[in-house]
Amino acid sequence: MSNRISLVVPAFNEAPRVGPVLRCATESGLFSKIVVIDDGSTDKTAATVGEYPVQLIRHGRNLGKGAALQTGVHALRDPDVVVFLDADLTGLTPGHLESLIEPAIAEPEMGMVTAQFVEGRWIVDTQQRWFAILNGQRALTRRFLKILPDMSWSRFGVEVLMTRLARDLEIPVRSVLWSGISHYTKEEKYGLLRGFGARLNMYWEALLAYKVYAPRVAGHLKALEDAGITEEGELSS
Ligand SMILES: Nc1nc2c(ncn2[C@@H]2O[C@H](COP(=O)(O)OP(=O)(O)OP(=O)(O)O)[C@@H](O)[C@H]2O)c(=O)[nH]1
Ligand SMILES: [Mg+2]
Repeated sequence: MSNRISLVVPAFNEAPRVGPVLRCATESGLFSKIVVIDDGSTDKTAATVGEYPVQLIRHGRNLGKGAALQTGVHALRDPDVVVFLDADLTGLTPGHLESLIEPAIAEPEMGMVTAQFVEGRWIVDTQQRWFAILNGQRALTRRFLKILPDMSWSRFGVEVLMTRLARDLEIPVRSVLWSGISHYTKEEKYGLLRGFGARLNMYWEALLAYKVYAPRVAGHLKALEDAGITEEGELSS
Protein backbone atom coordinates (compact mmCIF):
# COMPACT_ATOMS: atom_id res chain seq x y z
CA MET A 1 0.00 0.00 0.00
CA SER A 2 1.63 3.24 -1.11
CA ASN A 3 -0.69 5.56 0.81
CA ARG A 4 0.53 7.28 3.96
CA ILE A 5 -1.08 5.34 6.76
CA SER A 6 -0.53 6.25 10.40
CA LEU A 7 -1.45 4.49 13.60
CA VAL A 8 -2.49 6.05 16.91
CA VAL A 9 -2.65 3.89 20.05
CA PRO A 10 -3.98 5.37 23.32
CA ALA A 11 -2.59 3.58 26.37
CA PHE A 12 -3.50 4.00 30.02
CA ASN A 13 -1.73 1.57 32.35
CA GLU A 14 -1.29 -1.03 29.61
CA ALA A 15 2.28 -2.20 30.33
CA PRO A 16 1.33 -5.91 30.46
CA ARG A 17 -0.77 -5.71 27.25
CA VAL A 18 0.56 -3.14 24.79
CA GLY A 19 3.60 -5.15 23.58
CA PRO A 20 1.82 -7.63 21.26
CA VAL A 21 -0.22 -4.84 19.64
CA LEU A 22 2.92 -2.83 18.89
CA ARG A 23 4.80 -5.91 17.70
CA CYS A 24 2.05 -6.71 15.20
CA ALA A 25 1.77 -3.09 14.06
CA THR A 26 5.49 -2.53 13.58
CA GLU A 27 6.13 -5.90 11.95
CA SER A 28 3.17 -5.49 9.56
CA GLY A 29 5.05 -2.77 7.67
CA LEU A 30 1.72 -1.07 6.98
CA PHE A 31 2.35 2.17 8.83
CA SER A 32 4.58 5.08 7.92
CA LYS A 33 4.18 6.42 11.46
CA ILE A 34 3.03 4.93 14.77
CA VAL A 35 2.27 7.16 17.75
CA VAL A 36 1.49 5.82 21.22
CA ILE A 37 0.01 8.19 23.79
CA ASP A 38 0.72 7.25 27.36
CA ASP A 39 -2.28 8.87 29.01
CA GLY A 40 -0.79 9.55 32.46
CA SER A 41 -0.07 5.91 33.27
CA THR A 42 1.33 5.04 36.69
CA ASP A 43 2.73 1.67 35.60
CA LYS A 44 5.57 0.84 33.19
CA THR A 45 3.62 1.55 29.99
CA ALA A 46 6.20 4.09 28.77
CA ALA A 47 9.12 1.69 29.30
CA THR A 48 7.33 -1.09 27.41
CA VAL A 49 6.43 1.22 24.52
CA GLY A 50 10.09 2.32 24.44
CA GLU A 51 11.06 -1.20 23.31
CA TYR A 52 9.38 -0.64 19.94
CA PRO A 53 10.24 1.67 17.01
CA VAL A 54 7.31 4.04 17.61
CA GLN A 55 6.86 7.62 18.76
CA LEU A 56 5.84 7.88 22.42
CA ILE A 57 4.02 10.96 23.70
CA ARG A 58 3.24 11.18 27.41
CA HIS A 59 0.43 13.06 29.07
CA GLY A 60 1.63 14.34 32.46
CA ARG A 61 -1.71 13.30 33.91
CA ASN A 62 -4.66 11.23 32.78
CA LEU A 63 -6.79 13.22 30.32
CA GLY A 64 -9.00 10.44 28.92
CA LYS A 65 -9.17 8.52 25.67
CA GLY A 66 -10.51 11.39 23.55
CA ALA A 67 -7.62 13.64 24.55
CA ALA A 68 -5.16 10.80 23.90
CA LEU A 69 -6.47 10.32 20.35
CA GLN A 70 -6.45 14.09 19.81
CA THR A 71 -2.80 14.29 20.86
CA GLY A 72 -2.00 11.43 18.48
CA VAL A 73 -3.76 12.97 15.48
CA HIS A 74 -2.05 16.29 16.22
CA ALA A 75 1.36 14.60 15.98
CA LEU A 76 0.74 13.32 12.44
CA ARG A 77 1.65 15.07 9.23
CA ASP A 78 -1.11 14.96 6.64
CA PRO A 79 -1.78 11.21 6.55
CA ASP A 80 -4.10 9.61 3.98
CA VAL A 81 -5.53 7.26 6.60
CA VAL A 82 -5.28 7.18 10.38
CA VAL A 83 -5.94 3.94 12.23
CA PHE A 84 -6.99 3.96 15.89
CA LEU A 85 -6.27 0.77 17.86
CA ASP A 86 -6.75 0.02 21.54
CA ALA A 87 -3.62 -1.06 23.38
CA ASP A 88 -5.14 -4.16 24.95
CA LEU A 89 -6.00 -6.32 21.93
CA THR A 90 -5.24 -10.05 21.81
CA GLY A 91 -4.88 -12.04 18.59
CA LEU A 92 -4.31 -9.01 16.34
CA THR A 93 -2.75 -9.89 12.95
CA PRO A 94 -1.64 -7.86 9.92
CA GLY A 95 -4.62 -9.41 8.11
CA HIS A 96 -7.01 -7.66 10.49
CA LEU A 97 -5.28 -4.35 9.86
CA GLU A 98 -5.31 -4.81 6.09
CA SER A 99 -9.04 -5.55 6.10
CA LEU A 100 -9.69 -2.31 8.01
CA ILE A 101 -7.44 -0.16 5.85
CA GLU A 102 -8.39 -1.60 2.46
CA PRO A 103 -11.92 -0.08 2.14
CA ALA A 104 -10.59 3.24 3.45
CA ILE A 105 -8.23 3.39 0.50
CA ALA A 106 -10.22 1.60 -2.19
CA GLU A 107 -13.46 3.53 -1.80
CA PRO A 108 -12.91 7.21 -2.62
CA GLU A 109 -16.00 8.45 -0.77
CA MET A 110 -15.24 6.51 2.42
CA GLY A 111 -15.00 8.46 5.69
CA MET A 112 -14.53 5.85 8.38
CA VAL A 113 -14.20 2.08 8.62
CA THR A 114 -14.89 0.39 11.95
CA ALA A 115 -14.10 -3.16 13.05
CA GLN A 116 -16.54 -5.38 14.90
CA PHE A 117 -15.26 -8.49 16.70
CA VAL A 118 -17.13 -11.73 15.89
CA GLU A 119 -16.82 -15.46 16.60
CA GLY A 120 -14.86 -14.81 19.77
CA ARG A 121 -15.76 -14.61 23.43
CA TRP A 122 -19.49 -14.20 23.93
CA ILE A 123 -19.23 -11.25 26.32
CA VAL A 124 -16.87 -9.29 24.07
CA ASP A 125 -18.80 -10.07 20.87
CA THR A 126 -22.05 -9.00 22.53
CA GLN A 127 -20.57 -5.67 23.62
CA GLN A 128 -19.10 -5.16 20.16
CA ARG A 129 -22.47 -5.83 18.58
CA TRP A 130 -24.85 -3.95 20.86
CA PHE A 131 -22.51 -1.09 21.73
CA ALA A 132 -20.94 -0.89 18.25
CA ILE A 133 -20.97 2.89 18.54
CA LEU A 134 -18.16 2.47 21.11
CA ASN A 135 -15.93 0.14 19.07
CA GLY A 136 -12.38 1.41 19.28
CA GLN A 137 -10.74 -0.05 16.16
CA ARG A 138 -11.25 2.44 13.33
CA ALA A 139 -9.66 3.76 10.16
CA LEU A 140 -10.38 7.40 9.32
CA THR A 141 -9.75 8.78 5.85
CA ARG A 142 -8.30 12.19 5.02
CA ARG A 143 -11.78 13.29 4.00
CA PHE A 144 -13.11 12.66 7.50
CA LEU A 145 -9.99 13.86 9.31
CA LYS A 146 -10.32 17.23 7.60
CA ILE A 147 -13.66 17.87 9.28
CA LEU A 148 -13.01 16.22 12.63
CA PRO A 149 -13.52 18.68 15.54
CA ASP A 150 -11.39 18.77 18.67
CA MET A 151 -11.95 15.49 20.52
CA SER A 152 -10.06 16.22 23.72
CA TRP A 153 -13.16 16.86 25.87
CA SER A 154 -14.85 13.58 25.02
CA ARG A 155 -13.03 10.94 27.13
CA PHE A 156 -14.76 7.55 26.53
CA GLY A 157 -17.34 9.40 24.40
CA VAL A 158 -14.79 9.83 21.61
CA GLU A 159 -16.27 7.05 19.46
CA VAL A 160 -19.77 8.49 19.98
CA LEU A 161 -18.43 11.83 18.77
CA MET A 162 -16.88 10.32 15.60
CA THR A 163 -19.95 8.22 14.81
CA ARG A 164 -22.42 11.07 15.27
CA LEU A 165 -20.34 13.47 13.23
CA ALA A 166 -20.18 11.01 10.34
CA ARG A 167 -23.93 10.51 10.58
CA ASP A 168 -24.74 14.24 10.74
CA LEU A 169 -22.52 15.07 7.79
CA GLU A 170 -23.61 11.95 5.89
CA ILE A 171 -20.04 10.76 5.58
CA PRO A 172 -19.94 7.13 4.36
CA VAL A 173 -19.03 4.64 7.07
CA ARG A 174 -18.44 0.93 6.78
CA SER A 175 -17.97 -1.89 9.23
CA VAL A 176 -15.72 -4.93 8.73
CA LEU A 177 -15.87 -8.11 10.80
CA TRP A 178 -12.80 -9.29 12.69
CA SER A 179 -12.66 -12.88 13.92
CA GLY A 180 -9.93 -14.49 16.01
CA ILE A 181 -9.45 -11.31 18.03
CA SER A 182 -10.40 -10.10 21.48
CA HIS A 183 -9.31 -7.62 24.13
CA TYR A 184 -8.99 -7.42 27.90
CA THR A 185 -12.17 -6.23 29.57
CA LYS A 186 -11.98 -3.77 32.43
CA GLU A 187 -13.03 -6.53 34.83
CA GLU A 188 -10.03 -8.61 33.68
CA LYS A 189 -7.69 -5.65 34.04
CA TYR A 190 -8.86 -4.22 37.34
CA GLY A 191 -10.80 -7.03 39.05
CA LEU A 192 -14.55 -7.59 39.13
CA LEU A 193 -15.69 -4.74 41.35
CA ARG A 194 -13.27 -2.00 40.29
CA GLY A 195 -13.60 -3.13 36.70
CA PHE A 196 -17.37 -2.94 36.74
CA GLY A 197 -17.15 0.53 38.30
CA ALA A 198 -14.80 1.59 35.50
CA ARG A 199 -17.25 0.10 32.97
CA LEU A 200 -20.15 2.13 34.39
CA ASN A 201 -17.95 5.21 34.23
CA MET A 202 -17.13 4.47 30.58
CA TYR A 203 -20.83 4.16 29.67
CA TRP A 204 -21.55 7.34 31.62
CA GLU A 205 -18.85 9.25 29.72
CA ALA A 206 -20.21 7.91 26.42
CA LEU A 207 -23.75 8.94 27.37
CA LEU A 208 -22.54 12.36 28.45
CA ALA A 209 -20.78 12.84 25.11
CA TYR A 210 -24.01 11.91 23.35
CA LYS A 211 -25.89 14.50 25.40
CA VAL A 212 -23.43 17.38 25.01
CA TYR A 213 -22.48 16.53 21.41
CA ALA A 214 -24.82 19.07 19.79
CA PRO A 215 -23.79 22.17 21.79
CA ARG A 216 -20.12 21.09 21.74
CA VAL A 217 -19.82 20.74 17.97
CA ALA A 218 -22.40 23.37 16.91
CA GLY A 219 -19.70 26.05 16.46
CA HIS A 220 -17.54 23.62 14.54
CA LEU A 221 -20.35 22.63 12.17
CA LYS A 222 -21.16 26.32 11.59
CA ALA A 223 -17.50 27.00 10.78
CA LEU A 224 -17.52 24.10 8.28
CA GLU A 225 -20.63 25.54 6.67
CA ASP A 226 -19.06 29.02 6.51
CA ALA A 227 -15.99 27.46 4.89
CA GLY A 228 -18.22 26.06 2.17
CA ILE A 229 -18.40 22.47 3.36
CA THR A 230 -21.94 21.29 2.86
CA GLU A 231 -24.03 18.87 4.92
CA GLU A 232 -22.75 16.07 2.71
CA GLY A 233 -19.21 16.97 3.64
CA GLU A 234 -18.32 17.98 0.10
CA LEU A 235 -16.39 21.12 -0.69
CA SER A 236 -18.90 23.28 -2.53
CA SER A 237 -16.31 25.15 -4.56
N1 LIG B 1 -9.45 3.11 31.03
C1 LIG B 1 -8.89 4.11 30.32
N2 LIG B 1 -8.38 3.82 29.12
C2 LIG B 1 -7.81 4.81 28.43
C3 LIG B 1 -7.77 6.12 28.95
N3 LIG B 1 -7.14 6.86 28.07
C4 LIG B 1 -6.80 6.05 27.06
N4 LIG B 1 -7.20 4.77 27.27
C5 LIG B 1 -7.01 3.61 26.36
O1 LIG B 1 -8.20 3.43 25.60
C6 LIG B 1 -8.31 2.08 25.16
C7 LIG B 1 -9.67 1.50 25.50
O2 LIG B 1 -9.83 1.41 26.90
P1 LIG B 1 -10.50 0.15 27.60
O3 LIG B 1 -10.53 0.47 29.06
O4 LIG B 1 -9.83 -1.08 27.18
O5 LIG B 1 -11.98 0.24 27.07
P2 LIG B 1 -12.82 -0.77 26.18
O6 LIG B 1 -11.96 -1.84 25.62
O7 LIG B 1 -13.58 0.06 25.22
O8 LIG B 1 -13.85 -1.32 27.23
P3 LIG B 1 -13.93 -2.74 27.98
O9 LIG B 1 -15.09 -3.42 27.37
O10 LIG B 1 -14.15 -2.42 29.40
O11 LIG B 1 -12.61 -3.40 27.82
C8 LIG B 1 -7.15 1.33 25.81
O12 LIG B 1 -6.09 1.25 24.89
C9 LIG B 1 -6.79 2.24 26.99
O13 LIG B 1 -5.47 2.05 27.42
C10 LIG B 1 -8.35 6.41 30.21
O14 LIG B 1 -8.37 7.53 30.69
N5 LIG B 1 -8.91 5.38 30.86
MG1 LIG C 1 -10.47 -3.15 26.53
